[in-house]
Amino acid sequence: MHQIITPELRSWLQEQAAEGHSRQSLLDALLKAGWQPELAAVALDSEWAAHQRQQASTAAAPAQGQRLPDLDLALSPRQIDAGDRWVDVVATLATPRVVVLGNLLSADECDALVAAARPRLTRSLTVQTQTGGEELNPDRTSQGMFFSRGESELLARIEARIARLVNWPVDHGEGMQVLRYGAGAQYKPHYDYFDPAEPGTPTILRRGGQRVATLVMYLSEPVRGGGTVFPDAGLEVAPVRGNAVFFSYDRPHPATGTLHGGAPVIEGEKWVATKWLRERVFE
Ligand code: PD2
Ligand code: ZN
Repeated sequence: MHQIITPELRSWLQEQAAEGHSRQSLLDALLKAGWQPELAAVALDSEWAAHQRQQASTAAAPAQGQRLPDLDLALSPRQIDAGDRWVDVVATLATPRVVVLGNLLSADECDALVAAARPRLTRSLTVQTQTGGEELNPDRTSQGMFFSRGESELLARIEARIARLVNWPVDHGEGMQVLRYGAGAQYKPHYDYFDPAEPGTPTILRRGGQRVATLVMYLSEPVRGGGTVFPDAGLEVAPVRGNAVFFSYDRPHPATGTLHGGAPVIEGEKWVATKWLRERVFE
């Protein structure tokens, strides 16, 4: 049995990874070839890390001149005109690009979104990048639903406000998602972009391209817990009703530093609305 990473095996693993085969499918191939599971995992992980570094420096590098959603913060304004409302700038972080916003939504708008979403909630699904379908994700213990873009006057009004705020067209946005977290519920740290190494990703990208930014809006305040955490930045954003956190990512790679999660709700209930922005028109 050959359990040593030969140069041939190393280049085979790197080729397979570059072609977009998943870590799991490569692991299966090694096991089928007679590798012991522990050694196969170690061999794969070292090659996988090399592949990730390679992607960060070349293939996944941002296209020159790529534009991203962003706010007009050059003159350090306290507030930004979002068309029908002045939105407060609470805090900004340059790398990763994170902006905490106050007063993006009125209390009435938060309540109206919750009321419209509540009867449509189901246990949260996430896009399954293996196949491009949707699946129940144990890392996500919230309940959720999606509105269609512009499905009501309320949605259209908020979407237009967001578009003006982050300088990104309404038609580049996905329909808004609403999540409800009860006590104990959380959303474990993840990236919002679609992993290029997953086989289902090309299918997902046909509709609008990659996600390039996220806006998480807080519709209710849990008593304790439920912050939005960015572990690599050491940042936690408190879930304050009407406030929001915006962040952008110029390539689908961990090097963006945009790992983030919803910390467990300790007491009370947390509702958020998430708006994901794509590179292109999302039909
Ligand atoms: O609810 C949150 O704080 C949260 C955290 C991480 C929401 C999302 N991600 C998301 O909707 O992608
Ligand atoms: Zn997220």
